[in-house]
Formats: sequence, C-alpha cells, structure tokens
Amino acid sequence: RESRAMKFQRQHMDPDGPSNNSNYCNQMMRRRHMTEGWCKPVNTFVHEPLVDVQAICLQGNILCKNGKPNCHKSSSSMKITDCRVKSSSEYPDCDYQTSHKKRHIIVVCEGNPYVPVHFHASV
Ligand code: UM3
Repeated sequence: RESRAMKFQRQHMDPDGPSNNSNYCNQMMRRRHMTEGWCKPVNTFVHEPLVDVQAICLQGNILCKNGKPNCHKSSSSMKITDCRVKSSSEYPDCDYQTSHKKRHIIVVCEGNPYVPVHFHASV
C-alpha cells in the first residue's frame, strides 16, 4: 500500500512543472487522484527537485499547529502552485483555480528516513 511519504510525493511534488496553462490544476488534481470521491478543496504542488524538498526536514524546526515539533520551514522560497476548488465546482466535475507563487513552505516530517509526509502551509 502507499506509504505516507509516497502519498506526499503523489499529492505535492511536480518538480518539472508547471506547464504554463490555466488548466494546470484541473489536469493535475485529476491525474494525481485527488478528485475521486470528492474534490480535494485545497492542494499545493511544489516545483523544485525532490532532494531539495526532502532537505526541508533538516531545516528550521517549528511547532506545528497541533503543538508537535516536527514541522519544518524551507530556508529558501520555492516555486509552488496552489490549487483551490472554485465555489461553482460540482463533483465529479472538479474545477480549480490555479495560482503560481514563490513562497517558503512548511512541511511535516516523519519516519526513518525522516521525510515529508504532509504539506502544512506556505508563508
Ligand atoms: N494544503 C495544501 N496547501 C496549503 C494548505 C493545505 O496542500 O496551502 C493541504 C494539505 C493537506 C490538506 O493535505 O490541505 C488539509 O490541510 P495532505 O495532508 O494530504 O498533505
């Protein structure tokens, strides 16, 4: 079955992206299986090498909102795309707004090896 680390990569990693079109989120949210059973409301894709995103687990240790100490903030800003479901979207026709940004990202890391398992926020 899919590990939490693999799930993070499926949901949040697109190192070679984005293809610059406004349909990016509609295509990617479907291709990465986040439109099955519901339209996942908010999801961020990161356009940086996997090793650079994994390295965030060794950077700035911060408290997560739940009080746990395993949140980490990237020391540099990263290329990301935020996908947000439109209010007019109706399952199963999931319709997303695509926003390209450069932000610091905060991920939750777990396990051995200690790798990203959850996308927390961008700041
Ligand atoms: N989420 C993003 N980007 C944001 C905020 C939230 O992808 O800027 C995702 C991460 C969580 C979900 O999914 O929203 C609920 O917080 P995940 O645990 O599968 O990564």
